[in-house]
Amino acid sequence: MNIHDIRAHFPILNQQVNGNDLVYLDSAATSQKPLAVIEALSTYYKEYNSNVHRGVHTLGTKATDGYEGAREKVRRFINAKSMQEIIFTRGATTALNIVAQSYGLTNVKEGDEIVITYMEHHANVIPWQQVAKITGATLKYIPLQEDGTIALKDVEETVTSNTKIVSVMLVSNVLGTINPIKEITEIAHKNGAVMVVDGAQSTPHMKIDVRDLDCDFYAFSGHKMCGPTGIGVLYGKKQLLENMEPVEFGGEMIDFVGLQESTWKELPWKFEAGTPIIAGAIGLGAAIDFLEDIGLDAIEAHEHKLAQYALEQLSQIDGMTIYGPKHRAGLVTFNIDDVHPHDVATVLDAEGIAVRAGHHCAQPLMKWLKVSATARASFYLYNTEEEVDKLVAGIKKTKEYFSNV
Ligand code: 7TS
Repeated sequence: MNIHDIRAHFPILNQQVNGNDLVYLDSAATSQKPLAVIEALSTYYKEYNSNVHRGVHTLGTKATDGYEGAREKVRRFINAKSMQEIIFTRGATTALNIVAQSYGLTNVKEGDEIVITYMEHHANVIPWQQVAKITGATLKYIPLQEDGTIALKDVEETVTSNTKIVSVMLVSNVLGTINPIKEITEIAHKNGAVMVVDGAQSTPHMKIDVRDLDCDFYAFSGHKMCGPTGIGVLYGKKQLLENMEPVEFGGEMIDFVGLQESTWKELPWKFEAGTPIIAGAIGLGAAIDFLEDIGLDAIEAHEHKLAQYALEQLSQIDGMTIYGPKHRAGLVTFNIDDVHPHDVATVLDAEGIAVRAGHHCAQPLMKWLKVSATARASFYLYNTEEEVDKLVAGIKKTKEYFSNV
């Protein structure tokens, strides 16, 4: 599919913002949705909306097939061994919190260590801070190299035999760094720790194989990969999930309920209390079909090209600071002169260009970068080189504007 055909799947892109064609460069925050996903949601609500796993009526069976069918699509998409290892959650944040509260609180004790990195999103920082606070464990940070990458020698030095959990993002939402997760997993396992991967920024953009990574848990969100908001996934190795307690209790997750004691359903349902995110899962299934149709390798190559082009163009502008390594995923985070990134984003918005400004939910990383905020342009399968040119022109205009005030 060429880029024009791809863009035709995204009706939202075909509009003007502030009198200019919309240039959407904020897909790392949330991606736009193709018609196939919008229609899957609408068809579910129009034609077979019904609760799952309960009734024997026809609509209920169709909804259950749609919901469980989506689980199988996710399993195949990340190459998990079994559907029992795929738990639907509200997003990456919820998935990481489940691991922290269920696995973390039972398996970590005083004196143990939890290891993360300076580049983690708050969703992969705060759940571990909480576990450390409650258990008396220590939260340790793997330092970063000057260019925003992780050196394996630093992982070796930080992870010890006291480490129970290592939790690292595969792709940074700020630096674009692609972390050597397979190697970090090996180091974690060598020390007897479990490996948790925050896949929020990798799953939408590259082929993921959880069995090849050999990680123990893997979390991601549907809304960053063309799916709806409110749906995400926690993958966990079956043998670990089987020994973990649910963190939410109620309907749908029980086998038998007595007056004082109850028993849980088998995996994955014991972790899915209450009416599940039926429409969200069906929408995520449609998003996976869409991404697979185009091909994850093609998507990754397209974004890589855009990021390299953007780096090349942006680095030619005087006063630009660009954060992160040269080899990176499809995003560029920057500051220009001493213009506040919110001002950069505001001027760009007047040109119809949507970028993000702020700390990107990564305050430990901002501290490491010694800035309070940055601007970020992030790319996806529907972005073009022409849009990068507009970004570059918009930034030049911002620079000019602020040099005159
Ligand atoms: N982990 C990473 C690496 C992320 O980038 C995000 C969201 C999350 C976890 C949390 O995902 P959620 O869907 O549960 O909210 N990142 C961003 C961002 O970079 N800008 O807005 C949200």
